[in-house]
Amino acid sequence: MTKPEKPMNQLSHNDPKNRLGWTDTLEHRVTALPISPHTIARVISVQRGQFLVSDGVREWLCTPAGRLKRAANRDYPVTGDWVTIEATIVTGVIPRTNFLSRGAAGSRGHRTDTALREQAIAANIDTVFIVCGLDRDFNTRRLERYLTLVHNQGIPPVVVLTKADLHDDPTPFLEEAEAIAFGVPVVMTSIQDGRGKTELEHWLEAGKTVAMIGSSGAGKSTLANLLHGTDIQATGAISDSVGKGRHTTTVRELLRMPQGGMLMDNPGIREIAFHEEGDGLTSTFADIQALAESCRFADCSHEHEPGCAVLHAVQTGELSQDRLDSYHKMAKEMEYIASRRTKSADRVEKERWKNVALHIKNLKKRNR
Ligand SMILES: Nc1nc2c(ncn2[C@@H]2O[C@H](COP(=O)(O)OP(=O)(O)O)[C@@H](O)[C@H]2O)c(=O)[nH]1
Ligand SMILES: [Mg+2]
Ligand SMILES: [Zn+2]
Repeated sequence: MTKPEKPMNQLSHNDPKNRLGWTDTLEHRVTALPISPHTIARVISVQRGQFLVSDGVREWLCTPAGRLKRAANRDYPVTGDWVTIEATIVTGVIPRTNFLSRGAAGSRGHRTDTALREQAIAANIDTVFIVCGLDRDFNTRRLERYLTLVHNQGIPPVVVLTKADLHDDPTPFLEEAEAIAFGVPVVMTSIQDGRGKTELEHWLEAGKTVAMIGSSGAGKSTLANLLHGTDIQATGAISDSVGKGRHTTTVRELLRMPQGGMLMDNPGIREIAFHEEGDGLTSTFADIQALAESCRFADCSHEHEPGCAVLHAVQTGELSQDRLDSYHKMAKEMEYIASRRTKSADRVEKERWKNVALHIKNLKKRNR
């Protein structure tokens, strides 16, 4: 008698990939594709055109197939991606649940096309820890920017305020962060007394992937060590020297945590640029959205219109001018990106010729 076959769509509970965050959703997604489950691995880190991948049992280095090298920026494998492998060649990327992205280096705020070159940096994320140190790093405007970025990609954020031990009473920082984060959990941590650890562990349960973003020195790697319970990540000056390439060891970006989930440390998010026309602004600036309901004009830009409830709130001190400026700045960036997206290729071409014609006209004028 032959053994009954395992139903196709059932997640195998002893699949080693489950340790890396493989889920039923992903399993269902690939059963529809011509993919053998034995050739799937997760990208642990990306370095100089090489990928460190794991299948839950072993880790090994791979290179991308030629087809992937020629793919658009956003289709290139990134940390957190589930990929198909043939020996040591990454042959494809399994459709992502979501991804975080950034503009090309230096493009932030610049109205250049490089700002539009979307580059994925981390994929398949359940929660993003926005890490901010309670030292010079603490900056509510930057926090708003991070929140908008994460909300835009539809990923739930958690604000983590590290180095709470630097203050006798850090609660004013907590309150300030909570005031701009609207319902987003804000957790204070410290390496000195381990506070915040238990609360954060909740997001790291089996099957979950958490990515950390924040400036260099914010305390991300220290937090990874605190949550892991051992020093698995280099911190402070040591991590800086790794960044400068003095060390040749492969840096792990995606860590398997004792809580069961995966933690992504520093997946290279230095520049933040907006790419998606998501509703990140609405979620981040819920207070401004609420005030705008009372503006006289439905399409009020809250810049100069009479009867603007938002400007009125700034006058009365209910809303800070800085926060409104921050909102306007991000709204303009997103508007610009949206307009570039919808501008059809022929319109761009037409404009180019208009400029050429203008140039010729000017030349003629000068030669007269
Ligand atoms: N006092 C204090 N210092 C911290 C804490 N967390 C991190 N640091 C320090 O902040 C510096 C940068 O930390 P690191 O984890 O390397 O930051 P990363 O660049 O975000 O990974 C290091 O010198 C850490 O020792 C904390 O909770 N309290
Ligand atoms: Mg670090
Ligand atoms: Zn208004």
